[in-house]
Amino acid sequence: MKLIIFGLALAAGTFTACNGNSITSVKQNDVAKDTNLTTQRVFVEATQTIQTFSVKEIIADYLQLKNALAKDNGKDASTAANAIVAALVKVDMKTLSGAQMKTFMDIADDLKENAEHIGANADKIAHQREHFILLSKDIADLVKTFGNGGQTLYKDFCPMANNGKGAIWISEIKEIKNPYLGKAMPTCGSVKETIQ
Ligand SMILES: [Cu+2]
Repeated sequence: MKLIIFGLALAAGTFTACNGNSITSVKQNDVAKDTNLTTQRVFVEATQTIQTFSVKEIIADYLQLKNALAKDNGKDASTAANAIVAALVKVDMKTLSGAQMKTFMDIADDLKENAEHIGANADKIAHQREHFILLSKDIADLVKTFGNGGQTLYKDFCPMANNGKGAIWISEIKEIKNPYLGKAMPTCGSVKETIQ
């Protein structure tokens, strides 16, 4: 699957259709600052203010979080989770199509909340892992809609996590390195799905 970036290309192609509001707001701000701005310049500045949404960036942060938990490193897990929050906050909804926006909005709040809890609990790895159960489901859903960011991913399952109810995680490697049990049982679990 190809790297999916929504942003400048989409904005340029469907500028009037999807981004009417952003033109208006930027234009008003700029007019307030400088009444001599040309339409051309307003257009350029409007496109520059649109943040791109990169599923690849969120996957990369997630994989860092997953690898930190596999190493029992709550501090690094916290840092990576905070990066997910930062990546989510800057996404401009106007750069997403209707169907993408719906999926994103269904997932984003939950994803952000779980990432915030992991970020805030660097010294409580058991608590981080509880939130990682839900966060991993959100990432799996995100990948289903937005693709794998151009890299092969694996959906792994550990039957012992989540108090024996089992839990999934997403990995970039075929080898099992369990983020729920860490060094205690690093190879517990199996690959359930390959996401090409
Ligand atoms: Cu919490």
